[in-house]
Order: sequence, then structure tokens, then C-alpha cells
Amino acid sequence: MPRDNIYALPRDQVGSFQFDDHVAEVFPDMISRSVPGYTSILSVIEQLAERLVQPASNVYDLGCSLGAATTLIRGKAPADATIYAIDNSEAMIRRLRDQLAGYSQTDTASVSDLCDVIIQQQDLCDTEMSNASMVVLNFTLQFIAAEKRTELLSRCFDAMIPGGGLVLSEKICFDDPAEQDLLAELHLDFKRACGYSELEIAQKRTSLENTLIPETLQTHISRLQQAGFQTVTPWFQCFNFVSILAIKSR
Ligand code: GEK
Repeated sequence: MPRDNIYALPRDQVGSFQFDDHVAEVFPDMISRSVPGYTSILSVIEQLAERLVQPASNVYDLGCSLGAATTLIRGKAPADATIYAIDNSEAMIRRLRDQLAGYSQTDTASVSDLCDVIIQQQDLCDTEMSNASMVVLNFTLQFIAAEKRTELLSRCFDAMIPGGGLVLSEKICFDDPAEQDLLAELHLDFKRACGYSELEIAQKRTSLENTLIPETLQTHISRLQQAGFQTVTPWFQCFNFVSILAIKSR
């Protein structure tokens, strides 16, 4: 796994964060050293797929990056389900396509038992959804303009069949300044412990400033409830990172 050293050297100017070739190349290392609990969340997404994905239904992995969630869900989904893996980054989508093509060439027998994956490079705000039993927004909504988030989640709810579920994982912020400072500091300690220098941390923070917009846990819960989800439950929190499960009743 290539190591992320994108922000290791001082830059005259730090531009806004892009999911380009440099980031896609080191993405698995970058996200696992930046998001506490990322691997645990993925393994619960895999577990949830077994429970949620219904035969002949659709799954949407919105902001799929290199397809970490898609790959795990595919291992649990019925063979007649279809997973739509959506991302607007050309660099991510190209790598995901190559990875899936390589996989089907090397392991033909077991791949025939797996459901179809349809990979699309597009803005997830334009993704048409229907017959969905599972929707995953694993650290993606935070990159969508705040004014588009309510409509997106309402469309997820409307596209969902009864008994379906949405997993929303996000970096969050806090109304209480002391709580905000404490949890942000604990997150920085995590990044230091994972080997990031003060320079890397500072430059990455600048690059994400107007790109990753966190909201409070309560804002996310209220928005999911407003979208129509009857059960909305946070199931994971580590510092300022959460994952929420929202279920559409049968
Ligand atoms: C994982 N879910 O490994 N439309 C489509 N994709 C978008 C958009 C958009 N408008 N905005 C951002 N993205 C993944 C990790 S990463 C999280 C998700 C992170 C995509 C962007 O290109 C990137 O691949 C992904 O959302 C966010 O489980 O880097 O913190």
C-alpha cells in the first residue's frame, strides 16, 4: 500500500483538496491513517449488507472511492442484486474499474456467484436511484454542499424499499467549544500516532478547510428523520467521527 506523503514537504500555497491521481494512489493509506475507526466501520458495513440487501434489489455506494465498501457488500449480497458504485473522481473510478476487471480475470469461478457492480463516474447529486435496499454514504456527505444534503437524503429515502437501510458516516463538529476542542485534539493525536508530522497535519487541514464541511450529530439525525427514516441510530463514534444507521420501516 503506497504511503501518503502528499503534504510532507512545505508548500508556498496549499490549494483546495482534490481527489486526483496523487490522492487516489495513496488513498487506502491516507484514509486509514486519518479516519479513526475506518476499518471497523467497513467491517460493520459488510455485516449490515448481509442483513439489509434484498434479492433483486439495488445497492448504492455513493462516493465509493476505490470501492472498499462495494467490495465487502458484494461478498454478502444475493447474486441477483446490483451494486451501483458512484464517484465523480476520474482517478478513483479508473482504478476501481481496473481492480474489478483484474479480479474477474483471475477468479472467474467465484466471480460468477457475485452480483453485478455498475461503476459510474458522476456527481452523486445526479444519481438516479430506485429499488434500493442499502445506500452507503461512507464519509461522502461531508463533501456535498450543505444546501444539497437534505434533498439528497430525501431522494435516498424515496428510492428505498421497505426494510432498507442507509449508512451515513461523517466527521462531525460540536456546538460546545470545549467538546469541539477536545475531540479535535484527540483526533490530531490519532494522526500524530499514525505517523503524520505537524506540517502534514497543518497543510492537509488548510486544503480541506472549505471542502469538507462537518455538521453536528444532531443535524445529521434530524435531517435523516426529516427525510422519512423511522429508525435513526448512531452506532459508532470515535472522537469526531460517527456512523449512523437509518432504516425505512417495513
Ligand atoms: C470508502 N466511501 O472508502 N459526487 C460523487 N462523488 C463525490 C462527490 C460528488 N459530488 N464529492 C466527493 N465525492 C469511501 C470513502 S472519500 C472520504 C469516501 C474521504 C467522492 C470523492 O471523489 C471521494 O472519492 C469520496 O467522495 C470521499 O468507504 O476522503 O474522507
